Amino acid sequence: MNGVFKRVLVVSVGKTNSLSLNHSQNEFSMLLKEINLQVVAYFSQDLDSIEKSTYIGKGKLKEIAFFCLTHNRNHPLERIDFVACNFELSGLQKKNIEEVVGAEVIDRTFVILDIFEQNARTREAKAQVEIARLSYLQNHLVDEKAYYSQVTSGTGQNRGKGEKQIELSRRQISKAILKKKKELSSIKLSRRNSRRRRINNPIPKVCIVGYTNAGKSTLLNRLVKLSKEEKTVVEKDSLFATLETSTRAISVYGYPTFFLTDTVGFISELPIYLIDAFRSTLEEIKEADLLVQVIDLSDPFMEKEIETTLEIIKDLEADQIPMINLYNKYDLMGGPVNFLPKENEMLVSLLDEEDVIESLKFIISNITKNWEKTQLLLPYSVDFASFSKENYVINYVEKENGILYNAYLNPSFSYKYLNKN
Ligand SMILES: Nc1nc2c(ncn2[C@@H]2O[C@H](COP(=O)(O)OP(=O)(O)OP(=O)(O)O)[C@@H](O)[C@H]2O)c(=O)[nH]1
Ligand SMILES: [Mg+2]
Repeated sequence: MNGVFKRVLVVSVGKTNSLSLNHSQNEFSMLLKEINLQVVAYFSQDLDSIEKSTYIGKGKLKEIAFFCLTHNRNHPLERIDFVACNFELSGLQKKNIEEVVGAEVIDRTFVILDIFEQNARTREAKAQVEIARLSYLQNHLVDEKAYYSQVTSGTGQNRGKGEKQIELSRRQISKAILKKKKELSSIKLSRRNSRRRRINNPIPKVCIVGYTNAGKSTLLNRLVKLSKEEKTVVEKDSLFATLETSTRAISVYGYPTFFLTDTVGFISELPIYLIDAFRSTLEEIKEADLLVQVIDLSDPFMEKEIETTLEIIKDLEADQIPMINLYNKYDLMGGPVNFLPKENEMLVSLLDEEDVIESLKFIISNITKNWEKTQLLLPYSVDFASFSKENYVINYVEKENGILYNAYLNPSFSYKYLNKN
C-alpha cells in the first residue's frame, strides 16, 4: 500500500450490532483501505424500505452532516474527505445526499470499480474495467449535461481522466462503450483460440472459485510449483488481487494432467456492471469439469462468503458442475477446529506443502471419480509418459510382452488404448 490516506465516514444499512452489519462494515472498510481511504466513523440505519430520493432517511443524513461539521471544526487537519455509502446509489440520490451532508459522496460500486481499475494489469482486464466504469457512469448521470468528472473526481490514483473535464453525454458514453467493446473483442480473440483448443481437449478442466483473498491464486501457484513449472500468478494479501483468468497445465509425476484455472474473486453485492463486463472471463467457469471452491476458514463470516460464491456460480449457470471445497488457512485457527468435513470437503493450509499434495490428490480423486478402473496390458510401443498423463495409473508391472497397468482410464482417451489390449 502506498500513497496518503484520505478520511471517510461510512454509512451502512442494517440492524445495529448485528453480525451481518458488522461483517458488511468490516468488509467495506477493507475495500476502502485498498484505495487508501481510512474510516473515521461508522453510521448505520435499519431500513424497512429505502428513501427514494436519498436512500437513507433525512434525519440520519442530518446527523451525519452535523458529525462532519463538528469533526472538521475540531480537527481541521484531519477533515473528512468523503462520505462512503456501503450500497449503490442512483446519480440523483448521490447528489441529494451531497447537498445535505456537505461532502463528496461515493458508493460501494464506485469503490469496487476503483479497486478493479487499480489492479487491472492486462489489456483485457483494463478494457473490461473501463466498460464497467462507463456503464456505471451512464446509469448515474443526473442529466444529459453531467460531467465525467462529476462521478470520477477524487479518490484513487487513476483520477486523471476525470480531471480533464471531459463532457460525456449518455450518447457519447454509449459510443465509448462500443469502442471499448470492439477493442476487447480483438484482445479476446487470441484467448478464445487457446480456450477453444482446451475445450476440445479431453484433458480435464478444473476451475478455482471463491471469495476474494481466500487463497485461490495460492492454490494455483503451489500446484504449478509441484509440477515444476515456473509460470506463477500474483498472490497477495489484498482484495481483488486477481482480475484475469490464468490457466496452467498441472502435470505432476504419477498423476493425470489437468488444466487448472484461477480467476476473479467474488464479493457480496458484486456490482452488476462488473459481472457483465467480466462475463466472458467468468464464462470459463462454466466449461470446467470440476470446481474447487477455496474458502477462508479463519474468516468469521465464512458462511456468508460461501453463500455469495454459490449465488454467483448459480448466476453464471455453473451450479450443475461438481464442486469440492477446500477450507483453507487452517494454520490461522490456532489449534483443532470443531468441523467435520463432508465427502467433498477438506481442511487445508495451502502454505503447508503436505496439504498442497493432499489437495492435489483430492482434486485428482474427484476428477477420476467416474473413470473406470481397469487392468490393461499394453505393448511397449505405447508411450508410457503419455499413457500416465492421460490416465490415472495406480501401479504397473513390466511383463515380457508389454506393461500391465492398473489404472483409471479417462473415458475420452480409452479408444486409444482399449483396441491395443
Ligand atoms: N495464513 C495463511 N495464509 C494464506 C493461506 N493461503 C493463502 N494465504 C494468504 O492469503 C492471501 C491471499 O491469497 P491469494 O491466493 O492471493 O488469494 P485469492 O483468493 O487469489 O485472492 P483474489 O485474487 O483477491 O481473489 C495471501 O497473502 C496468501 O499468502 C494459508 O493457508 N494460510
Ligand atoms: Mg487471486
